Amino acid sequence: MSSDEEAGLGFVQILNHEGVVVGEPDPTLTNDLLVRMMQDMVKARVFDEWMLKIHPLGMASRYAPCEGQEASMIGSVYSTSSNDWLFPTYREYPVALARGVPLTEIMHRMFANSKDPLKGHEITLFGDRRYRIVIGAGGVSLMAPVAVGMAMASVMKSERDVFFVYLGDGATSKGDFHEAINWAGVFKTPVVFFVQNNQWAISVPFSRQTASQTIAVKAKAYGIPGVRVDGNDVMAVYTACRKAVDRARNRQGPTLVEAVTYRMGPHTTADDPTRYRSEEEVAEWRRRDPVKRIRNYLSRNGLWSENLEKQLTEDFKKTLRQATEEAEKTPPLKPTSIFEDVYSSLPWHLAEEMDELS
Ligand SMILES: Cc1ncc(C[n+]2csc(CCOP(=O)(O)OP(=O)(O)O)c2C)c(N)n1
Ligand SMILES: [Mg+2]
Repeated sequence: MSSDEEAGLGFVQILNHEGVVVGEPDPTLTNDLLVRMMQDMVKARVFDEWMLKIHPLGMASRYAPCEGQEASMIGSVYSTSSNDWLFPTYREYPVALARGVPLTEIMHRMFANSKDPLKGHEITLFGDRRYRIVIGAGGVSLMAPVAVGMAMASVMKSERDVFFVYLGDGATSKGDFHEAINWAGVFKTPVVFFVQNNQWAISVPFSRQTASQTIAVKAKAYGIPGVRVDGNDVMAVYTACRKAVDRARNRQGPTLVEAVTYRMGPHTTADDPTRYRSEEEVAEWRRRDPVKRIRNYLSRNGLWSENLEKQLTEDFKKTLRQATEEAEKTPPLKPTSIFEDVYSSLPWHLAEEMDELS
C-alpha cells in the first residue's frame, strides 16, 4: 500500500476501466464468486428498472434507485458472512436480495400491503431479523451508533459477528456518524463503516459536503484505518471490505471504507436531478459503468456471455412479475395498523384517535 492509500487519500483499483486486473484481488475472490456477484449485479439493475417502471403506475411507494452503485452494494455484502449484521439505508435493496431475501417479501414491503411485516412503517427501508438485516430509521446515519452498541453487546457475549453499516456521503456530516466512529475506535468494536460516496446527497454535491479531501481520511482522526476504493470496481470493493470484515472479526477494531461511486438515477422517485446536475457529468459516469466493467472482464475470460445475461435477465423479470402480481392482489393494510408497533400500550390520545378512525 502506498502512503497515500494508507492515509485514506488513495484510490484503490483492482479492475481498471478497461476490465484489466491492475491490483491484487483478495485470495478468496474466485471465478465462481465473481460470476455470482455479476449475477447479483445484473439482478440489481433489472430490479431497479422494474421499480422505476411500476412506481408511476401507483404500484409501489417511494423508491430510491441504485443504478451505478451495484459494484459497491454487491461487493460489500459478499464480503460479509451470513451471521454478520447489516445496517442498510433506503437504497440497498440489492444487498437484501443478495442476502437471500425472497422477492415476494420485498414486494409486500414495497406495496405496504397486509403481508408487509413492518406494516407500512419506514416504508423505503427494509429489515428482517431472520436475514440479520436491521431496519434503519428515516434519519441518515442514525443507525451507526446503534450498530456500535450492538457490536459491543456481541463482544460481551463472546460472539464473533461483524456489524456492517451502510452510509452515504451526506450521512458523514451528521453527528451520529462521528459519535459512532469515535466510540468504535476507542472500544475496538467489530464494525465496518461503509460509505458509498455517490457524489450527491439529494441536491448537495460532495464539494459542499465536507472540506476534507476524502471521506476515508477522516478515519485518521479517530485512530482507525481508512481506505478509499473505486466503488465501481467490484473486485476493489470486495477486497477492501473483506479486509475490514476480517479485521473486525479478529477483534482488531473498526475500519472506514469509502467507495467512490455515482448515483445514476434520481435520489428517489420524488426527485428530479436535472434541476441540479449536468448531463455531461452523468454521461461521464456512465462511461464508468460498474456492470460493464466486470462484464468485460468475465467475458474476456470465458466466464460470461451475452446469452447467459439475456437468460438471467428474462428469468429474473419473470420472478419479478410474479412477485409484483402477488403483492398487488394481497389486500391492503387496515388503516388502524398505523397505531400498531410503536407503543407497547397505546397512549390515551392515540387510543381516542384510533377509535375515531375505526
Ligand atoms: C438527519 C436527516 N437529515 C435529512 C434527511 C433528509 N434526507 C434523506 S436522504 C438525504 C440525503 C442523504 O445523502 P447521502 O447520505 O449521501 O445518501 P444517498 O441518498 O446519496 O445514498 C437527506 C438529506 C434525513 N433523512 N435525515
Ligand atoms: Mg450520497
